[in-house]
Amino acid sequence: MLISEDLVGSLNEAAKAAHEDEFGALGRKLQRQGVDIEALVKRAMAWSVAVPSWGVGTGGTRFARFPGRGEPRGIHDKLADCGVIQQLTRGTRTVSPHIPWDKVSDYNALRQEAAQYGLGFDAVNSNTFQDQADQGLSYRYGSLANARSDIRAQAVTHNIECIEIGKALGAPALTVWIGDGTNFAGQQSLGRMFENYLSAMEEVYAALPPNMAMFIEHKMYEPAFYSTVISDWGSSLMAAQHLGPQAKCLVDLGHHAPNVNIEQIVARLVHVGRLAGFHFNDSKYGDDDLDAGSVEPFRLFLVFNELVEAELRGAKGFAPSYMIDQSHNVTDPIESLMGSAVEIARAYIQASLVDRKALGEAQEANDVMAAHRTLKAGFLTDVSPILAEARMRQGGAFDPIAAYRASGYRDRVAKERPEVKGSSSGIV
Ligand code: RM4
Ligand code: MN
Ligand code: MN
Repeated sequence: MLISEDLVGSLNEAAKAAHEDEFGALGRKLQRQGVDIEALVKRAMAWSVAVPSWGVGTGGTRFARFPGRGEPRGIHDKLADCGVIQQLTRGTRTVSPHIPWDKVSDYNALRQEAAQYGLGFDAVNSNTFQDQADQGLSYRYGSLANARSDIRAQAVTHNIECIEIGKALGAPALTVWIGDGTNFAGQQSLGRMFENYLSAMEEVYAALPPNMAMFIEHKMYEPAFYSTVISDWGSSLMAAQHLGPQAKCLVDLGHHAPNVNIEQIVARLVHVGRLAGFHFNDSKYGDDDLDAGSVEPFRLFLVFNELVEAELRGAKGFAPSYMIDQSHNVTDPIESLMGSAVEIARAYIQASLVDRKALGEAQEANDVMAAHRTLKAGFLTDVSPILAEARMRQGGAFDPIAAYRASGYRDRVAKERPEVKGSSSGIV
């Protein structure tokens, strides 16, 4: 264990009396509404969201990156940091790796290393939005959608390598996000770029084993600022339907225009059986990559309202993957990721306690206010005691961030991991 179990135990013990009081009060409140708190604790215990390997390093903007203390030196340190997050929250059982950032020579050994921390692997992310030192051709003008067939072929090869890595790690999916697009009107044919992308993706798709999915991630803009090839869920769905049933559409919450109704996009993708899953984060303007639930917790709740509704009615093909995708520029990434994991679980449990029968009846009767109040009641319920109970029953911390601070983990790793000096730009 990376954090002393005695420490976690004694902190939990100190919080016990107040927690039991609050848990009991919430249980009685929910009972009056006909909701069994025990069932919600079980749901919270079964919940898990994947941590992005790149999220445990300090992020930055295109202007600057200000490294923190004890920055992970590579995938081995990143796994340890993810292990801390899982140990204290017990709701982040998988890691989503990014290739080539997390490349190693022995993936079986990496799988075992992760398992020692109680971690498995989620979707493998390919990267053709940067050039690597040892790379033959540049992605400056795009990758899978590039006008040049030799560059497209190089990007296809990289994605097929990611599939192989995914097989070795036991990952359920390959996530493909490309930065391809244009910065000038007329730079490329918008139609031809999409066609190039589709034919390159056909080759990647053909390399998928039957038990591996392909997640297509759309993003409105950045790094291309005039047009982006897979800019929205429409392009993503067209691509998925073109490729075949293993291709699905991944929704990164920050990849839409401000004020877009993301929960409705979720409902549409559920309807068509193509919802791959999520990259959770929060935003005010664009791909801000702020911590989930830190700016618009109600929007997060509304997304989960769609998910829980789909789950409970047994929507066909509904099995989304849940991942975090954030950039922690001014906080300790471990604290941010633990906080986000808790906020995401909170939205899930709040959505789970909505009285679906009453909501359906109000909707049937066109009773607008009753429907809204029924939905909002879920959001207005403080489910913190349920989340804390679920964590503690599994050996996690009553307050993960407080336990992490008390453990001195960051000081400890800062002694082993060399200081990163100066500030450079870039996303990670
Ligand atoms: C992108 C996108 C991808 C992530 C990269 C690092 O904006 O969200 O999911 O792989 O950032
Ligand atoms: Mn993303
Ligand atoms: Mn993003």
